[in-house]
Amino acid sequence: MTNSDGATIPTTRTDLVEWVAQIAALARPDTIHWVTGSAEERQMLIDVMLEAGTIEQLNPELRPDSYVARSNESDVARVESRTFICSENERDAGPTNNWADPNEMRSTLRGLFTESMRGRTMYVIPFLMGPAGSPVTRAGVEITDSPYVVMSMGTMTRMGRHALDVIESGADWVKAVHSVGAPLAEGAKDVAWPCNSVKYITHFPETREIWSFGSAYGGNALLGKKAFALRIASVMARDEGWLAEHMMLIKVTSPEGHVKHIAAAFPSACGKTNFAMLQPTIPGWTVETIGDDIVWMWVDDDGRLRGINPETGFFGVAPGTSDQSNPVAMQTMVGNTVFTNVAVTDDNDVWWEGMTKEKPAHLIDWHGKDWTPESENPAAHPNSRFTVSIAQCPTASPDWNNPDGVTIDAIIFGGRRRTTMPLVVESRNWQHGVYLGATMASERTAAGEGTVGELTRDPFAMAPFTGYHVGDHWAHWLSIGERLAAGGHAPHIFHVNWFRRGDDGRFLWPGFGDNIRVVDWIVKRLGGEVGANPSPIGNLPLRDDLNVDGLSFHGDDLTELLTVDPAVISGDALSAQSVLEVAGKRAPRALWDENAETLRLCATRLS
Ligand code: O2Y
Ligand code: MN
Repeated sequence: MTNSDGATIPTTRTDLVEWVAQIAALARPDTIHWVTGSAEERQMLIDVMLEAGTIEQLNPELRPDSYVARSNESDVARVESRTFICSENERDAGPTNNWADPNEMRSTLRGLFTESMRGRTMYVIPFLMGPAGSPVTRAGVEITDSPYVVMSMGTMTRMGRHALDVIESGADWVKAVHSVGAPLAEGAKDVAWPCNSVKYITHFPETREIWSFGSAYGGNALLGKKAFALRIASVMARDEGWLAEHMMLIKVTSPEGHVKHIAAAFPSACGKTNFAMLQPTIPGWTVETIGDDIVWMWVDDDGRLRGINPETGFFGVAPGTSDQSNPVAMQTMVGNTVFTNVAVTDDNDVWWEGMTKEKPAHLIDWHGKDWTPESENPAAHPNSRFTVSIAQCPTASPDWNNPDGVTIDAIIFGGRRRTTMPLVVESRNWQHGVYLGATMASERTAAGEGTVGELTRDPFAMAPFTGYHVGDHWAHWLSIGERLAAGGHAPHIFHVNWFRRGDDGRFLWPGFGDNIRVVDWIVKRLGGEVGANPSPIGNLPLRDDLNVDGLSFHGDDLTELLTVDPAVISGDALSAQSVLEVAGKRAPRALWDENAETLRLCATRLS
C-alpha cells in the first residue's frame, strides 16, 4: 500500500495496515494519507481547507497563522443523545449511558460507512494520549475524512510519526474511525463544512473501538478527547487500576515556595478553564497550568497518586473569555489558533460575546452574515471554540509534557450552587470525598440545555463521559482510595462553590483570581497549618484562616460563605439519594453510609 504522496506506508504493523485497508475497502476514499505531523503537512491541510472554504485566514498582523471555521448550523456541539456505549452486556453501560447492542450497531455502522468517503481523502492519524514513556500513556489511530479534524488532532494530541514509532515498537492502539458522512459525487462541488444529519458517536469498550459518523464538531469528531481519553480510557483505567477523569490540573506554589498539585472536576459552565489559568490576586502565589479538561492518574510505586494531562491543547469555549475573566487564555490564543463559530470583526480578527464591554458596531457572525448590536441573535455561537496548543500558554508548567506526571496533593469537586454549599469544605476522608464527588451538583445556566437554575447531579462531572456503569465508577474510586490509604499518602478531597448568592441575587464571592484564597486555605490544610470547623458535610475554614486581605464583604456575606445550615444540608442529602438510587444495586454501600452519616450529623445539630 502507498501513501497519497506515493511513499511506502511507514509501518510494519500488519494489524494496522490490514485495518486501514479494511476501512478503505468499506468507505472507498479516493486517496489515503498517512499523517506524519510535519509542518509541510499542516500547510497542505490549511491550503486544502482554504480552497474548500472550511477555514478563512484571520488578519496575520493581528493574529498570525490563525483561522476561523464556520460549521454547518446543525453541527455545533457534542450530541449526547447520539452517543452510545455498545458494551456486550447492557448492564455494563449502566443507567446513565445510551446503550446499543454491539452487533446491531456494527451492522448500522457498516451501512453508514459504506462508500461514505467517496471523493475524499482518508487520513490515517497515529496519535498518543500522554507523553511517550508515561505508565498511562496510550496510543490510538484515528481514521477520518475531515482535514479540519486532522489539523485539530495535531493541536490536541501528539500526532504523527512519533506516535507511529511508539505503535511500531509494539504498543497496543485504540481504533477510532470517523467520517463526516458526506461522500462527494464525481465532479461535485464540496460544501465548506460537510456533515450528515444522521449522527452516531459509538464506543465499543471491550474491543477498545470508537466509530463516529456525521459530525465534524469537537468532541464528536476529535476522537482522542472525550471518546478515547474519557469513555474508552475510563474502561481501560477500571480494568488496569488507574483513573481517567474529567479534570483540570494545576501546579501551585505558595509565597514560601511550597509546591502542590491540584486536580479539579467541575460540570460545564463552572469556569474549569479559568481555574486552570488562574491569575492569583494574593502576592507571592503562582499557578501553573498542566491541563484544563482531562487528567489520567495512577498510584505510583510509593503509593502516591500521580497524574498527567493526556492532551496537548485547549479546545476552549470562546464566549465569556476576556482579558478580565481569563487573561491567560487571551494571551495563549494570540496566534497559531483555529477558532470555530466565532464572529469576525471588520479588521478580520475574532470577537465573541463577553470579550469586550462594548460590542463592535459591525461583525460577520458565525453564520457568515452581517451583524450589528441591534441583531437579535449572538454574533458568536454560545459553544464557539478556540483550539490552541498548551505550549503557547504563558502559565504552562513544563510538567505538562513530563512522562512521570506530577504528584496529586488535593482533589477538588465543585458546582454552581446559589445556596446550600459553602465556599469550600474538606471531606472527612477519602470515602466521604468520593461521596461528595458522586453527589456533586450544579445549577443549569442559560448556555446549556434545560431549565435555567434547575439542579443537575453530575457525578464526578463524568455523566456523559464514563464508559461504564456509574456505580462501578464510584466503586473504582473507593478501591483506588484503599490502595492510597495503604501507602498513607491519599490526596485530601475538597468541594468548592464559587457561585453562592445573597438574597438579592448578588454573588457573595468575587471568584476568578481571588479563588487563590481558597487554594491558600487548601494548601494550609494539607500542611496541617490550620484547624477547621467540623460540619455535617465536612471541615469548614475557621473565619480567620481564610485570607481575605483587601476584600470587602457586605454584612454577613463572609460568614454565610463559611457556614452551612444543617436543615438545608439535610434536604440536599435527601435529594442526593436520587443519584445513588439511579446507580441501583451497583451504588457502593459505603456511599449510602456517607449519606446516612450526613443526615445523622444534621439531625444531631438540629436536635
Ligand atoms: O461541544 C463540543 O464538542 C465540545 S465539548 C468540550 C470541549 C472541551 C472541553 N470540554 C468539553 C465538555 O463538554 O466537557
Ligand atoms: Mn470537558
